[in-house]
Amino acid sequence: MRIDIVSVFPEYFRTLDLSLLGKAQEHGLLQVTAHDLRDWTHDIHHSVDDTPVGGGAGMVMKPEVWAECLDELLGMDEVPDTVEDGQSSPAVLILPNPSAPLFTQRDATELSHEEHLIFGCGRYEGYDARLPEYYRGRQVDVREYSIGDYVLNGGEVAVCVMLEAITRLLPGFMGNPDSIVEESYTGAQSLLEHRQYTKPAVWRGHEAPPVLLSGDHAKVDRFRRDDALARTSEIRPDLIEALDCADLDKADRKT
Ligand code: 6GU
Repeated sequence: MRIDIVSVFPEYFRTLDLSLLGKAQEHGLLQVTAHDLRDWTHDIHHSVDDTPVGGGAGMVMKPEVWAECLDELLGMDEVPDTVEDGQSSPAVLILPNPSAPLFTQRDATELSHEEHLIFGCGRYEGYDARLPEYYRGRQVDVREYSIGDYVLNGGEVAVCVMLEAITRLLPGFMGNPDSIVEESYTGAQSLLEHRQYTKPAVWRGHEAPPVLLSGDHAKVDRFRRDDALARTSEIRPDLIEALDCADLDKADRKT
């Protein structure tokens, strides 16, 4: 998988060379390049933003600079004369935006199957709204996502979050692929994961649930499933509501 990130703070992404992501790059599983948006400016001040049309606080990122950069990364020419010029790019363009739909595990799974992702990090009051509209008009698969209901200073942290969620799903990325299957939000049933315990069985007077030491795998599975259901209904009732009844087994209904 090829990943290009565009930002006015490309240094932000040095952390991607650490840990599992760094290893995956060394092993050639993915290739991450962070670009400086200012490399596509032509003025002496390397300006990337301007005041909002219609007035108001803050600055908006200029579409011209972004488009020169994205045209190049997408391998497209500037302004086609005809709509169907056959130049659509196979890359997916991802634009973090606090006013967009939430990024979910489903999106991460879907994007983990792509060959080439381009992330564009907005700063200030974000990018000019014509930018995503323009690339959609040129048949580019453009996705805008928020990572949660809170405000960040820019898209950089959001991109790190999405990248980690996507790349860990690449085949060969995780040492133990089973750890992906059992996690929260994965599979047909989006439940929070059951609680985990390690040894000792009793720690500072607090016992791990004895059933987990029973050696009875069916009982352990049942206990964990019930724990997942109970915790989800307490912490995230919205996930329980969204569950398909067909995904529940008979014993589930008793909890
Ligand atoms: Cl994608 N960007 C910014 N600036 N803030 C956010 C966000 C994104 N998602 C949640 N808050």
